[in-house]
Amino acid sequence: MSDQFQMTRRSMLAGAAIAGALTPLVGAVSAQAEEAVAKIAPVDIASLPRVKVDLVKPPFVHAHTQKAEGGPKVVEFTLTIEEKKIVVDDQGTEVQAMTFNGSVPGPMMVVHQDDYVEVTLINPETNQLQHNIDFHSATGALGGGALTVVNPGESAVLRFKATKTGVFVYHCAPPGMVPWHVTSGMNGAIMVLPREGLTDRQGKSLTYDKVYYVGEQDFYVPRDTQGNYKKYESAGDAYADTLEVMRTLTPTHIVFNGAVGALTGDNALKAAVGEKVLIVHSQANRDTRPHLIGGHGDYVWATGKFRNPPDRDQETWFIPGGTAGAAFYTFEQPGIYAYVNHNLIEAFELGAAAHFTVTGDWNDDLMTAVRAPSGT
Ligand SMILES: [Cu+2]
Repeated sequence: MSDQFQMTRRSMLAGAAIAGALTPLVGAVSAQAEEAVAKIAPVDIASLPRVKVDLVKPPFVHAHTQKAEGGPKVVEFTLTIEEKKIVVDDQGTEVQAMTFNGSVPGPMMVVHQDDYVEVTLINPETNQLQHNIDFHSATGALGGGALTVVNPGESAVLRFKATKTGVFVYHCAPPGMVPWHVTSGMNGAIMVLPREGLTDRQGKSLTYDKVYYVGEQDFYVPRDTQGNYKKYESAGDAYADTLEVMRTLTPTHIVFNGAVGALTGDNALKAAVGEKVLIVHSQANRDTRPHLIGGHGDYVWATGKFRNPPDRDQETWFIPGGTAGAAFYTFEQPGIYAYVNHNLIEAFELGAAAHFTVTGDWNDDLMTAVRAPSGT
């Protein structure tokens, strides 16, 4: 692709952005925010310890301590935006995705309350579009969106204080194009742990052995006149047709971790009987209702905020669009569990399902086949 063509595409998309609902807001907030940045010298910040974290691809989560050690830190993360083609099902259906660090969802970050999150957002020259990042865990300037608008070839560094505990969505929110970027894969989650770690309603410590991050994603893939999914050369090429499908509010795919089957079969999540597992589940755009078939949510923060006591023994929990939730479960039986969005059409027909493969000994007391299925 020639430089000239790239510039044309960027200009076209920038032009479309001008019509966007958020454009005047972004402009105004940017000006205020720049002033605020200039006024506040980072004198206290300079004395804080710094930790640089290497992010890992979901469903895995980077190493972290559950209880904070020492005082607040500045925790450094780097997110590189990658516009890339991904395949979202076993039929070869393609999406020209937009991603943080190459995965859908983007990587999960973990910090503790009162830590400072310092994110370097890189938009490489090889991309075609403008991007930014809005953290639902951050306060001010459109969640950081107004301070991080980066064109291809640019980068920005945002720092915010993690004042509120919980699991929170982050997503791209460029002027005029927010839902397109979010439904093209540009979203992820951050977990802000209480400094003493998670606790139940009585304040008893809840320590997990494993944490998995499930990011649910709705895709809107255009079809041709024969009903076949269309393919495009770039996200920009797919824009007009994709917007039409988005406006029907009818996703063609609803998947966990970027594709149908991304967390099933060989890619199933692993656990053992007796293991305490925290499942963080985000949906940046649509409501969802996770359910573990054959298990429960022992402790559930459906809307993900740890200052609220967790609900006990949940069968299905509701996560509103634009929210991350967390469920804590100790597996009690071995086997393969399906973890689904319990709109079962979305799970079985559109893809919103994962598997847990759990090893260990069967407990006959909890369940037994008194008589196996047989003729009478
Ligand atoms: Cu973006």
